[in-house]
Amino acid sequence: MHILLGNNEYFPGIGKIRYEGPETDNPLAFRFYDENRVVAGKTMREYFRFAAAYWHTLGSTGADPFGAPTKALPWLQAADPLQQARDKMDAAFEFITKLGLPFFCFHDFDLVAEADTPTESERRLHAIGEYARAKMADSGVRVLWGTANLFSHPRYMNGAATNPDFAVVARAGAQVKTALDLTIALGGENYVFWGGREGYLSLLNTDMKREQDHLARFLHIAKDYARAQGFTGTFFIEPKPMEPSKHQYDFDAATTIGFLREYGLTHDFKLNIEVNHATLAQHSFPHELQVAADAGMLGSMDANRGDYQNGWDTDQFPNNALELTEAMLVLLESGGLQGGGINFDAKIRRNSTDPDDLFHAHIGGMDAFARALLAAVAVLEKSPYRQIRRERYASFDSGDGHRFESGQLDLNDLHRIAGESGEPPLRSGKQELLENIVQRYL
Ligand code: XLS
Ligand code: NI
Ligand code: NI
Repeated sequence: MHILLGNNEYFPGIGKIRYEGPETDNPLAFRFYDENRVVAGKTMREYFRFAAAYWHTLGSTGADPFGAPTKALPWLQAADPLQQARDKMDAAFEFITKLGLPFFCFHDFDLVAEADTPTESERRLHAIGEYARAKMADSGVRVLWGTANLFSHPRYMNGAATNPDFAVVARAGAQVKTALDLTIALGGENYVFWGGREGYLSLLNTDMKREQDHLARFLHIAKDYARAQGFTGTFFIEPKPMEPSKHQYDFDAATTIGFLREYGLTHDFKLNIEVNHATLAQHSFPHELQVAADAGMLGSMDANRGDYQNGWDTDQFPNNALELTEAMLVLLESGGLQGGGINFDAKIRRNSTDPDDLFHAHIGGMDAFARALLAAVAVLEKSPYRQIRRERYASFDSGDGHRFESGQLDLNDLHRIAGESGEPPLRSGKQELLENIVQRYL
């Protein structure tokens, strides 16, 4: 089929964004992100695998619970839904290629508006999928992950896979089947489940055990279907403690890992860790990464940052050099992301209304990660960081400590050893020294 690609320019006056180095005065250039620079054995492009988030980047109009949209996005003006979807995709690919992002991520109904009937929705998705394939072939841009929006439509107000009404569960399943088909058709490398409505508002009307059983059943059959279609990518669960539900079942990394283990899903599922979801769960971002990495389930990242003064998912662009450097330390020491990449699940502020604001936001985010990676590599290569941590545990490397680790001591042995050894001397944790080491290489 021959597909005519649109040729509107949505970001006139902005060309390809290039690396110009830390000293440049050009705000539309990278200072640290040099896609061809090899760090930790890979080019930065391959290391980060940055992705644009279709929903925020192409869809955020600045509307909030208190006010109307502030941005009349030029690609959302056509009345015909498919024309609007093609315009939006033209803008997406212009933006993505000017920025040099290798990937994008999408929900089904980010690509085209949902219709009144499932049949018409599927027809629209199929049509825009064909258009996407042509744009992807033309540009070399790929899909990092696809997903289904199982949270916006009123039918999901009581949950999607965990809805108490089977009719809604079936409807969610139909939607996931179509989203999986689309992701596979576009060569998507992974598929995400974020369960914004998979949780509850009040325990008084909720059978939590039954809902979690349903969620696991749903994930199993979705995975089985995708595998039968030849999908070899990874499924990611994206933990978040709350918002929009009061209690979300995938609260944080530890809870989600427990769930995946309980229901036999660890072979196919890993985690997509989002910065602002970590902080909503009262954890730090590096903590969540470490929990996932220690379970062998660190799959992907949604990059953004929260606001330190409030508790919402504000989805601001990442710019916290210290937070990201600590994150990169976890990533480097744990062997990196398994299958995923770094998706900018972030939106510009309601009052950022110029077309170039989207560029500044992403350039800043990419530079912040690049800078953090360079700092973390320097910490590992040039400082005693690793050695200090290793030495803290040296008492387990030999002797009784080693015997304890390998399961050769019982509680009576500990009682005897403690009796022979006297009061252990205090050993400093060297926290401030380690903080200074990280600061030094920022
Ligand atoms: C919302 C989530 C969402 C997922 C994809 O808080 O971050 O954007 O990443 O459904
Ligand atoms: Ni996210
Ligand atoms: Ni989020």
